[in-house]
Amino acid sequence: MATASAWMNNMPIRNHFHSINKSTKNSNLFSTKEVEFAKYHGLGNDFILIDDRDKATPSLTSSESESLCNRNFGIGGDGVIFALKPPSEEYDFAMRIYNSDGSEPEMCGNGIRCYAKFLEDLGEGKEEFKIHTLAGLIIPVMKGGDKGIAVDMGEPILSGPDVPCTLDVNGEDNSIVEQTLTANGKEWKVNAVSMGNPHCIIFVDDVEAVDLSTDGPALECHPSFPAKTNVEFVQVAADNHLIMKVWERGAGPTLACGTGTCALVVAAIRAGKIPRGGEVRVTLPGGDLYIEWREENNKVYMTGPAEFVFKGNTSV
Ligand code: ZDR
Repeated sequence: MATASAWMNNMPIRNHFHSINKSTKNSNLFSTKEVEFAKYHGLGNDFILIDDRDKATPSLTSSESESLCNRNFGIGGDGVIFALKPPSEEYDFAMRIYNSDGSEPEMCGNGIRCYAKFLEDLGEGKEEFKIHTLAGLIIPVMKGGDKGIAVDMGEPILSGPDVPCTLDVNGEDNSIVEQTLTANGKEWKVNAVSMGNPHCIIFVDDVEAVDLSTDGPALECHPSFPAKTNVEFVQVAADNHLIMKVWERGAGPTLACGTGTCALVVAAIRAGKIPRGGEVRVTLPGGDLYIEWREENNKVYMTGPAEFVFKGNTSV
């Protein structure tokens, strides 16, 4: 049975509502740590959201979060996201996230849209939220109705060493553009961009031909990316339309990746694959995101959906 509470009562209830009350594989029989959660997804990139607005740090450890993300023994998710107290008055809230393997990324683009929807469903009635993340200030704006959530994702980090990537820099601003790297016995042309978290972007003729399950992990863990990396394979369909497949650091193949989508649009412009100006549609396995790298302030804007799936309680 779901535990009643103020925030849960405020949650939208849909046909696919489920109530979950179970122990996950790694919990011991005497564990009493109750966890109240809500599940959301952004284009199939799915997250377990925890209301820790009265806390400065997450109420779950990374290994507890990993257990909850297990798709067979837990709730299932690509990550666990915590809504926390802001560190100072400049912010409305803070966000922390654990990947499904328990590692902690700096930022999550689809996750922050889910986070904003979660805040709205908790009754935090604001049009925009100033969120503190480990990648700095991120501002999701609720567009209303079917228009989704637009997120000011800040400026991309182009300097290779700052991504971090140790390949020789070969582009403007110390960037790494179409640089050669060998992984999984193949030679690749890689582009390194950070949106607070690292991304390795590779342009291919046909995303369907990519062997994601072996090329993905070989690139994720390549020593040229000392903090590991998210990996995006990208096909150029038109000047304003890209198609991508992603292998996420710490999560494997996912249906969508917000920060990755921002990073690959920046990389496509920098590598001369598409012109700069206006919104670019990016088709991911889970649907479309719209990205603009605005010239006037160098910031990247991402627009896309976030959906409530179900809520419940469990124990770890
Ligand atoms: C890619 C991601 N899901 C998003 O939408 O931006 C972020 C998750 C974090 C990612 N796996 C990382 O940087 O470790």
